[in-house]
Parts: sequence; structure tokens; C-alpha cells
Amino acid sequence: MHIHSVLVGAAALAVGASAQTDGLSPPSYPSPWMHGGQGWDHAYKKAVEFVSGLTLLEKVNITTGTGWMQDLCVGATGGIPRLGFNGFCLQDSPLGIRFSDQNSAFPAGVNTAATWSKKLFKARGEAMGEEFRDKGVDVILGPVAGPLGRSPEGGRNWEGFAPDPVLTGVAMAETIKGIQGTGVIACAKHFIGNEQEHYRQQMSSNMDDATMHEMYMWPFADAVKAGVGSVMCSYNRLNDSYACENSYLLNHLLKNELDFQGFVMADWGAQHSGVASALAGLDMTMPGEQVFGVGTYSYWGGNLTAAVLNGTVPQWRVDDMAVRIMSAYYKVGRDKSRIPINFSSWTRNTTGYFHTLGEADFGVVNQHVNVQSDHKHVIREIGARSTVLLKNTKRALPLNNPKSVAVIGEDAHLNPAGINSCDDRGCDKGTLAMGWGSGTANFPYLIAPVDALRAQAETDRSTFVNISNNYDLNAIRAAAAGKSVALVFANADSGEDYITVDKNEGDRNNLTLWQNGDAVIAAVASVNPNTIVVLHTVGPVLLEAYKHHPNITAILWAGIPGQESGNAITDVLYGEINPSAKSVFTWGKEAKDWGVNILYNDSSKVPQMTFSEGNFIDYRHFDKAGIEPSYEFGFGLSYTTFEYSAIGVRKLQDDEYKPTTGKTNAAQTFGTVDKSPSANKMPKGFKAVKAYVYPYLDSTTGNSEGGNGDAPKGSQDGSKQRKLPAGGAPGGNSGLWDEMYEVSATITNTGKLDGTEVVQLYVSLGGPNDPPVVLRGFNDLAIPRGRSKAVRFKLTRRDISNWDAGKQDWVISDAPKTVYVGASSRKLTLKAVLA
Ligand SMILES: *[C@@H]1O[C@H](CO)[C@@H](O)[C@H](O)[C@H]1NC(C)=O
Ligand SMILES: *[C@@H]1O[C@H](CO)[C@@H](O)[C@H](O)[C@H]1NC(C)=O
Ligand SMILES: *[C@@H]1O[C@H](CO)[C@@H](O)[C@H](O)[C@H]1NC(C)=O
Ligand SMILES: *[C@@H]1O[C@H](CO)[C@@H](O)[C@H](O)[C@H]1NC(C)=O
Ligand SMILES: *[C@@H]1O[C@H](CO)[C@@H](O)[C@H](O)[C@H]1NC(C)=O
Ligand SMILES: *[C@@H]1O[C@H](CO)[C@@H](O)[C@H](O)[C@H]1NC(C)=O
Ligand SMILES: *[C@@H]1O[C@H](CO)[C@@H](O)[C@H](O)[C@H]1NC(C)=O
Ligand SMILES: *[C@@H]1O[C@H](CO)[C@@H](O)[C@H](O)[C@H]1NC(C)=O
Ligand SMILES: *[C@@H]1O[C@H](CO)[C@@H](O)[C@H](O)[C@H]1NC(C)=O
Ligand SMILES: CC(=O)N[C@H]1CO[C@H](CO)[C@@H](O)[C@@H]1O
Repeated sequence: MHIHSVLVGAAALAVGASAQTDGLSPPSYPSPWMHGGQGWDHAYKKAVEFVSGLTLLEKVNITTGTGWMQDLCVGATGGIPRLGFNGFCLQDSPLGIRFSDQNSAFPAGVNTAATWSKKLFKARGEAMGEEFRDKGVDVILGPVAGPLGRSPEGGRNWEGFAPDPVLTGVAMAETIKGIQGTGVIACAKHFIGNEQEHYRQQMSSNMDDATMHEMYMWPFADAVKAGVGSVMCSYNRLNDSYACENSYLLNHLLKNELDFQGFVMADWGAQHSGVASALAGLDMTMPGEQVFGVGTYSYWGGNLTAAVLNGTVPQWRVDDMAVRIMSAYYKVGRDKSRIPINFSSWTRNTTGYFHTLGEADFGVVNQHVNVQSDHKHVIREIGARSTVLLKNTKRALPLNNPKSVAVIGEDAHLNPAGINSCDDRGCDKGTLAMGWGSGTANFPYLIAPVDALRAQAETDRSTFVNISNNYDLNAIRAAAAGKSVALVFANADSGEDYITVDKNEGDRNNLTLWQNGDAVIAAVASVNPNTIVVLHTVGPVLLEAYKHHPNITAILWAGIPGQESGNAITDVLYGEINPSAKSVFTWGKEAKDWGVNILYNDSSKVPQMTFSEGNFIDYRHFDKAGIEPSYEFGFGLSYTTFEYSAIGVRKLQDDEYKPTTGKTNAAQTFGTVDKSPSANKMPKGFKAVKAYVYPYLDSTTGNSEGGNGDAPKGSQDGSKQRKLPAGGAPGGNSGLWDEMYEVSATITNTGKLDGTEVVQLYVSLGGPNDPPVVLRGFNDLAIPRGRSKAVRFKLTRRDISNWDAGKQDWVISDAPKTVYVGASSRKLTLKAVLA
């Protein structure tokens, strides 16, 4: 897999070298320095104390990656041997430990979101945090809020949660709290606009300020409010300026307005300049070298040392980088939770190099520590509770002792070559339980649907037959005909662009099924009047035909549920778990229904993707354009039924919003810098690892960006700075979280089974440019049959505000606002005016 990455890195460099302009993004300097505050004071104090005792080289060391494959993790910084402080270990992925063994493979983000359960969001974060912690990882490279999911074809959408900022924001916050509670730093990524895989390394995502605030940045604000320790800037540019050197993005929006106190790291190879990125707010470069996979030379490392010594980067800026990094470390308690790394990303063998690229220090690198604990339970629970029941006619489900069962489809079976046989899951063979790319983990085991269903059939003494070959339609029809139920499995996959699967370069080329899935379903449904379709897809596929097919009695979306796939779907099919999941995206009837698309083919040097649809993605677009989907956002059935009644709205307060005023403190430096060349060169006799990135000055430093390393105007100004009206606290002005209204309703379980209903709160903001409704709250309510439960939602000021680009602040418009409580984005049963 690193071969692919080397190629990608080289391409990125070529582009970077030719594009030194800062585009059309407004400049914003100086880079805000950390000041502590809400949730950070204690960590900040400790970090300042620590950093005050460091030399310049030591500070630079913890900001700079040591190079791809140079240490044990996918990302590593230099350490401080003088203090016995190991460098940082950063590791993929958002659904489990990548490049490891004896780890769990969790449900993907999209499944997690589909549970709509804050408790499960957090429980998954906690379980993942424990696993990373116990392997010695400092920073887990997740969770994902970018891509948000602008286009359904987007290759990495499944790594994130949902194309809705509120659902994603809540999932981000709870996941981060779960992870960081275990003593591991989380990383909110990718900031921002990385909405497709094609051209991600050079394209420019252009969005207006309101769309930035109301959609794409919203879940990052929640991440910052939840105290996330790090944020990863993305590959793409915004308004032509690379995200990792875009001062408006990092300095103005993230560090000033959102008051982010942690550190910003570059996506792997997303840095394209030394001085410019440092002054624009980048704090850590990954994987460290200029040419991905080649090592030795860096935009930072010795060049950052040189830039501080020659005065281009002020000392307070490098001190701030170090303080931010160490504050994240102390904030999550890594000073107490840290253990030495006990695995290597680069071999599954027990022995290997500690510095793989440099081929140095051979020894035991993998202790194969089993970190799975009892996490399979939460994995199975999320798997089942994320399975959306889209259709259920003729009481097809739940299954109850069927006489005979046929399980059809390659997607019900394991990849015969092995569950981890394709690097980074870069193939679509057998059942799909994870997409492909860096957002993956090795499966410790994978329960195939066919095996779990066969075990259930044995318990029930049902006759059982299965077919895995999707191209033998005769055998499929023969097996399905005459059975009490035919369960047919199909999938659709996507992933990251460095792997192409069946001509899909990360992003999906279409929205139909893979592996001949449509033909398989058609064959089964042509002979069996009780055909049940199970979909393992990374996002929506076109299923309008199945919705109306009389022989297809049920359709379920099981997403990409991770290692317990077969057990989870069996739990739902047989009613062990009454489904409660709701779809976290819209199922359109045809691809053009979504109104946006991936830029697949563009020969310009910097392909431009202008998000001219603004806020109108997914259900916002379908609603506005009046397009009837197959199934809407928020839709999902249960084996029981629920009724909604008695909406109530209570105004909680009417306090005025106070724009933040005043000034920050002046920038501070911590410790002194010894400017003598001898203090900053590689010590005599130092045993350097081949191709390793070090912080030392050498003959190649002092010119880190081709003679264009001058400091932009204002970037060296360390004086007190004016605060932004919308800023002042993590996530933005604290007044945004004032609770303005309480909305209540009563939900009654009117069916014959206990069940859980995901109750949704939508608001119509009422303005001419507002979507008909936007999601603002949700609650998964477990309600015994025949009983009622009250549900209460709080609406915050942010929930009922719009971003006013002119005022540069949130405002509650004069437009009349309506609140809805319902079972989906189109079943808005209860309605009240917000007054
Ligand atoms: C990009 O340009 C648009 C239009 O001028 C502006 O509204 C937006 O704030 C800019 N965003 C960034 C990150 O520069
Ligand atoms: C920088 O980090 C590397 C790797 O941990 C280490 O070998 C080197 O000694 C460090 N340099 C300083 C000045 O601490
Ligand atoms: C693992 O060990 C085998 C056998 O000693 C060796 O051939 C192989 O190169 C090793 N793999 C790696 C990635 O080091
Ligand atoms: C049925 O499933 C098993 C795995 O449980 C598999 O080995 C076998 O090949 C499948 N049978 C057919 C006919 O596909
Ligand atoms: C859609 O893409 C998948 C995966 O490449 C492929 O198997 C399928 O045939 C394509 N569908 C159509 C209609 O071309
Ligand atoms: C439904 O299944 C029956 C077999 O039970 C078959 O005769 C009929 O043609 C099927 N209907 C459709 C629309 O395929
Ligand atoms: C991309 O566009 C070029 C020229 O416009 C064309 O030759 C090529 O076939 C297109 N490629 C794809 C994948 O559509
Ligand atoms: C200072 O050093 C940096 C980093 O190598 C370089 O980019 C920049 O051009 C230098 N500036 C001056 C004024 O020497
Ligand atoms: C500093 O940057 C320059 C220009 O990008 C590069 O040629 C040089 O190798 C870098 N030096 C180090 C020590 O990374
Ligand atoms: C190098 C090393 O042994 N690191 C750790 C590996 O994991 C075990 C169990 O969690 C720890 O005890 C080790 O310190």
C-alpha cells in the first residue's frame, strides 16, 4: 500500500511546487496563539511548563514527522531523548487500528450514525480509544466530518457519518469524548471541503461563507467544543489556496472563530510550503518529508529551525505549535495513559525494523497484544441497531421458524482468498463489511451472513441452502424457488483514490449494485414470492424497482457493519433486535436526483469545484426541488408501530446574544532560543537513521520554498489581537449554546412488540434561502409495547440562527420559524410555531 502512497505523494509535490499563490482566500494573520480556556487551562499550564524547558530543536522535533515508514506508526514525530520523551505515534483509522492484528474492526461511521444513538456513538469511541491506547498510539486519526457527503458517490463518505451537519456534529462530539476519555487524542478530519476523491490533491473546493458555517464547518465546531485535541487539514484547496496553508481557514475560522486550542496536522503530503504553512496555522507536518515515502528533506525539520533562526517564523509561533501539541497530550491524560508502542504498521511478522525505510534497528516490533477486550458486543449491537428496515410487507419479518431458507449472493459469503487478503480492503470480493483505503483495519475475524444464518437455521431445524456464485443465475433460481424465504445479499463499495477497484477511483462511478447484484436480485425475485433483500452498501443505491416488486417483501440496509456482520443481520432478521435505525442519507430514484456530482474528468491544473448548491445537499435538495425519493433521510421501519402526539413548545429564555469583544493577550515565548549554529546542527557522532527527517540545520536549509519564504504582512505581529464577535470560546461564541426553546412530544408504541423509535426534530428557519426543514435534534426512545414516553429537545441559539456573512456572525432572522417532530424528514407529524 505504501507503493501507492509514494506515487500519490510525488504527484502532490509536483503540483505544490508549481502553485505558490495564496489564491483568493482572504489573508488572516497572525496565527492565533493558544491561551487555554474552557477545558484546556490545566493542560495549557502543564504544556507551557514542559515547552519552556525545550530547545528550539526539541520544539521543532515534535512538530515534524520523521518520514513515512520511519517509525512504527503511520505517522510519527521526533522525540526528546534528553527527557526520555518518545515522539508522537499517530495511527489510522476511524473504525479501528490500521496495519495491526489482534484488534477489532468496528462498524464504519455511516453505520454508527444510523443508530442515532448518542450512547452508542460514545461507546464505540471509548472501545476504539482503549484499543489504540493499549497498542501505544497517541493520536487516532479520526473521527471524520469531511467528507460530509455532498455527493452520494463520494468515495470516503462512509468514513464519516451523514450528509447532515447536526447528526454528524453530535456523532463527532460523542465519538471524541469516548476516545479522549480513554487517554488517547482524537483527530477531527479532514478540514475541509475534501468531498471527493478525484483530484483531491490539487482541486479547489469553493464554497461561500454561509455554506461553510451552516454546513461543512458545523460538525467541526462541535468537535472543537467537545475538546478535540487535533484537527487534520485536508488535501484540497479552498478558493485556490491549499487547506494546510490557507490562513483564512486555519487562522481565522478554526483557531480564531472556533477558538481551537489543540494542534493542526497536515494530511499525509498535504503540506506544500514551509514558512507559509507555519504562519497560516499548521502545527504538525505529516508524514514529515517533502516527497512522500522518500524521506530526508522536509518543509519543516531543519527548515523550520532555520526559519525561526532567520526570523521569518517568530519564536512565539513555533512555541505555540509545541504548546498546542503538548496541551492535547496533557488534556487527555497521556502523561498517565501512555505505554510504549507494541506493534509495527509495516510488518505482521514479530520481528522487523524499528525504522523500516532506513532499515535500522532490527528487533521484536510486534508483540501481538490482543486489545479486543469484549468490544465485539458493542460492534454487534451497533451492527444490528444500524440496520435500516426500508420495506416490510406481508409480515415477512421478523422470521419465525421458517421451514426452508435460501441465502443467495456472493455478499453473504467470505472472500475465499481471505478476509484481509486485499491490502486496505482494496477489492470487492465476498461480503462487504468495510470500504477501502486508509480508513480501514484488519479484521480479527469476520462473521459472514451465510454462516450466522446457517447456525440459526440449524437451531430452528429449517432446511438451508446457499449460493455464492453471482454469475450462475440458473443455480440461484433453482436454490431460491420453493423456499419459505429467500435472503439475497448484494453490495456497493467505495474508498480512497490511491486504490482503484473495478475502475472506481475511490468515488463510485454509479449508484447501482456491484458483483452483478441487480441480476441476482432479479433472478431470486422472479421465482420466490418471499424475497428479502439485504444491502451492504457504502451509501445509497438505486432501489426504486425493488421497492415496488411484489415478490420482494422486505429490504434492509445493513451498511458496512464490521466484524460481527452476520450476527448483527441475523439478530435483526429473526427479531432478536427490533430494528430502530433510520437512513442517514436520501435514497433517490436516479443519480441525477441529487443535483450534484463528482468532478470525474477535468484536465485543468487546478480543477474547480464550486459548491453552487450551497446548503442544498441530500434531503435539503430533494425537499426544495420537490423530488420524491425512494426513501427519505431519516426513514426506517420497526416491527412495531409508533404514534406521535401532544407537541409542546416552551420558551426558555430571551437573553440577548452578546457578540464577543475585547482583545487577546499578546503572544508569549517559552524558553530561550540558542542561536549559535553549533546548538542547532546535528551533534558530532550522532547516529542518524538513513533518510530520517531531523530538526537540524544543514547545507540544504534556509530556503524551504524555493525563495518564496517571506512572511506575509502581519504574520509576525505578536501583539494583542481583537477577538471575533462569533468567537471567544471553543466551538464559537458561548451564547450560541444558549437554550432558547424546549420542544416536547409524546410517543406511543401502538404495536405488539417492545421497540425503539428514533424521534427527530426539524426546524424550518423560514428565510427565502433556507431549506424547507433542517434536522436539529434526535432521540432514540426505547418504549415498551402499549406504553408512551415523553421526549424533550432543547433548541439552542445556533439551532435557530443563520450565518450572516455581512455581519460575520450568527443571527436569528425575523422569518417565522416552525418546529416539527416526526419519524423522518418527510413524516413531520407534529408541528408548532416557534414564538
Ligand atoms: C471563498 O470565497 C467565498 C466567495 O468570495 C467567500 O465567501 C469565502 O469566505 C471564501 N472562503 C475561504 C476559505 O477563503
Ligand atoms: C529528534 O527526534 C529524533 C527521533 O526521536 C531523535 O533521534 C533526535 O535525537 C531528536 N533530536 C533532538 C534534538 O532531541
Ligand atoms: C516477514 O518474514 C518473512 C519470513 O522471515 C520475510 O520473508 C518477510 O520479508 C517479512 N516481511 C516483512 C514485511 O518484513
Ligand atoms: C455455502 O456457504 C459455504 C460457507 O459457509 C461455502 O463454503 C459454500 O461454497 C457455499 N455454497 C455454495 C453452493 O455457494
Ligand atoms: C456500477 O459499478 C459497478 C462497480 O464497478 C459495476 O459492477 C456495475 O456493473 C456498474 N453498473 C452499471 C449499470 O454499469
Ligand atoms: C413472483 O414469484 C412467482 C413464483 O412464486 C413468479 O411466478 C412470479 O412471476 C414472480 N413475480 C414477478 C413479478 O417476478
Ligand atoms: C476525459 O476527457 C477526455 C478529453 O475531454 C477524454 O478523452 C477522456 O476519455 C475522458 N475520460 C473519462 C474517464 O471520461
Ligand atoms: C529563512 O528560512 C526559511 C526556511 O528555510 C526560508 O524559507 C526563508 O526564505 C529564509 N528567509 C530569510 C529572510 O532568510
Ligand atoms: C529545505 O527546503 C529545501 C527547499 O524546499 C529543500 O531543498 C531542502 O532539502 C530542505 N532541507 C531539509 C533539511 O529538509
Ligand atoms: C514495548 C511494549 O511492551 N509495550 C507495551 C505493549 O502492550 C503491553 C500490554 O498493553 C504493555 O504492557 C507494554 O508496555
